[in-house]
Amino acid sequence: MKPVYLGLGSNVGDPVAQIRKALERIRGTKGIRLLRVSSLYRTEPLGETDQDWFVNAVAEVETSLLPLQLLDRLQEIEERMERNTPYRWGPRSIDLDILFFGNRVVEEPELTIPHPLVEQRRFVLEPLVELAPDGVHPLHGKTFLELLEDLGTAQQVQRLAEAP
Ligand code: A4P
Ligand code: MG
Repeated sequence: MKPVYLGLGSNVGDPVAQIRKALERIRGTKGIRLLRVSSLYRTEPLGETDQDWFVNAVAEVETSLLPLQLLDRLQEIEERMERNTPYRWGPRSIDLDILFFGNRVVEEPELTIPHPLVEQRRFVLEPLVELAPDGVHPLHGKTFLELLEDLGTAQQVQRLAEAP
C-alpha cells in the first residue's frame, strides 16, 4: 500500500495544540492508520499575508478508505474542531489537506489529488521532504526533494523544537 500524505495547518488560538488534537482524531478514525508525523514548523503565511504565522506539519498514513471517503472524514474532524473554537468567523483553527494518495490522480469537483499547490508551498514541502525525500510526484515525476530545491527558500519556514 503506497503511503498517503496529509497536510495539517493552523494559525488560530494554540496552533500546536490544534495540530496535536487533529492528529489524535486522525489516529482515532476507523480506516486510517497514522504511520509517521513530521516535525512541526512555524511558517510565514502565504496568500492572505496579513494574518498570524501558521504551524504546519505533514502526516504519513495508510488507509482502507477511498479518496472521497478520506476527505469526508477529514472534513468531519475540521468541523468538529471549528465548533470548539470561539473564532468561527476568523481564520481556520485547523486545515487538513490530502496532499498525495499514493500514485493516484483524482480530479473530482470537490477533490484534486495531488493537491495542486504542493509545489508552490514550502510549508508543505519542507515537512514532506523530512518524511520522504525520495517520494515522487505522480504528475511531474520529480522527487519531493527536487520540488523543494526548485521552489527555493523565499518563504520563511522554521522548524520547531517541540515534538508533534
Ligand atoms: N479540496 C480539493 N482538493 C482537496 C484536497 N486535496 N484536500 C476541496 C483537501 N481538500 C480539497 O478547502 C476548500 C475545498 O477544497 C474543500 O471543501 C475540498 O472539497 P478548505 O480547506 O475548506 O478551504 P480553505 O483551506 O479555506 O481553502 P483552500 O484553498 O483549501 O486553502 P488552502 O490551500 O488549504 O490554504 N500559509 C501557511 N504558511 N500555512 C498554511 O497552512 N494555508 C492556507 C490555506 C493559506 N496560507 C497558508 C496556509
Ligand atoms: Mg484546505
